[in-house]
Amino acid sequence: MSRLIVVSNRVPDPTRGPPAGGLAVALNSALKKAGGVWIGWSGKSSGSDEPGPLKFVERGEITFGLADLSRRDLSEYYKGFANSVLWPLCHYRLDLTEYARKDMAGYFRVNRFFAERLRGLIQPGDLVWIHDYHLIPMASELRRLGIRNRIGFFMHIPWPSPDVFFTLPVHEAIISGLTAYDVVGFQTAYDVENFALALKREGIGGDLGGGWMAAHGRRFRASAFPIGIDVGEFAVMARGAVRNRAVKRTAVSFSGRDLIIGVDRLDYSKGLTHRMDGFEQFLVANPAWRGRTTLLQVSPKSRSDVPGYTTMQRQVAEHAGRVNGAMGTLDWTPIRYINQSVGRSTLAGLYRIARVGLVTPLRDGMNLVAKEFVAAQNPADPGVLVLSRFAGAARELDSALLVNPYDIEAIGNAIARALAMPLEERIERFTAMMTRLEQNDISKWCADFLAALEPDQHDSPELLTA
Ligand code: ADQ
Repeated sequence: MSRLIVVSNRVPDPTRGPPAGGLAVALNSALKKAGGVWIGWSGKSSGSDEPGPLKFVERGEITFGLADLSRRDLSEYYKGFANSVLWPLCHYRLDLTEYARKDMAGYFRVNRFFAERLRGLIQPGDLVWIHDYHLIPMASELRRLGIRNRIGFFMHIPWPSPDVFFTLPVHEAIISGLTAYDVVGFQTAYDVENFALALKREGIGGDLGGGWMAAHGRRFRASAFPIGIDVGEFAVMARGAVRNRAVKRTAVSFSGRDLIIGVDRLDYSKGLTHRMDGFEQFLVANPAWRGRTTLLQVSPKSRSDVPGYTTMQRQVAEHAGRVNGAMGTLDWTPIRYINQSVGRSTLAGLYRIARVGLVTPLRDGMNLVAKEFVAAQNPADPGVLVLSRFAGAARELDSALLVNPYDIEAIGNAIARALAMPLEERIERFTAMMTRLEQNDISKWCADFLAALEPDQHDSPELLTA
């Protein structure tokens, strides 16, 4: 088995025990099996104009290398190009992109910084796996430094349609960055199609079929690898979590009312104001449900230092306040809105006691909350998932109630249908979704990607001779 080198923007702090959360756990276990190195940003600022050195921590078979970034890096690479250009662009929010040439330069500088530090750590035969939109140019930087190893990339967020992508003034550099990999993984076939179409319209390549693409005279693999969760572990955790004190207290506090749950990082892509409007619409159209159901929206703040996020955070809070002011009574608050992160076990228990999971992002690469909600249900009496058709998860979870998240009335109608759904239909939908989740869990995702990345004498990328 080849040794594995992982590079991601954030790396779980190895001094704080084993990582929590699906992706970190999966990568950790792949690294443990193969042995290897995990490099990335520590999440801290060096406090100066220069990034800090890579600090190494050995944990069994894994060497973690974390670097503090400089204030300038954080402003240009992280807050700037990654989160004020690529994130909004890939989520179709052109109105929020703030393009500045210095941020683009900072983005390439930080990629070069990590590539230069990584070069000396890579041994012949190592597989290199780069994660997400922060690090698209890593392969071309590593190639420039003479690295010939197999390098793969996984895009966790959507790849937008070419018309949207081409609004990025430096789109050639970004797309060329991706074509330097041996394997490029996307969440869904839609993302792969959008990418292939961009290569074609740009006149630099296209889809060869069978999971192969060509660009700049070289061929590489590009396919969908839909990310999953640890289904078995989550289901067991949810079963046990109904005894969790926080979950019990929450259940008691709802005094027998049906619980509708929303769990999302506080991000504009998650469609929270539309969701709250949809819930209000449901209460207006179904007055008999007033006082009998509550929406619990759990949304920890994220990226509060990125422009655009504070305004959005205020708008979501105002929406919750407005609905509660208009519809609430002395003994009933329609929306309970909290900005806290909750532990995994509590989260699993809350999903399980909820009648409806409301997952309505305006755009999402995959959305793991949808998958966690399903995995947490009681198979004998499952809740209903209402899912945005613009989440990558909708491609697999097509037995959910799929909604257009921009259509407020559709959200309201789906809530009404979910709350009234007979047990038989709930079980049928749950069973279909659970089967899909079990077939494609997080270990399969990891194994499939690494199998594609392993060198294969028949498939090795080569210069196109024709
Ligand atoms: P995110 O945008 O962060 O991920 P998501 O896939 O939903 O979105 O993952 C969020 C994770 O955070 C879930 O595991 C969830 O349980 C957890 N979480 C959210 N709110 C929480 C809370 N209040 N308390 C505790 N935990 C909470 C990006 C892409 C997604 C893609 C993932 C993985 O934007 O589309 O699915 O990467 O590839």
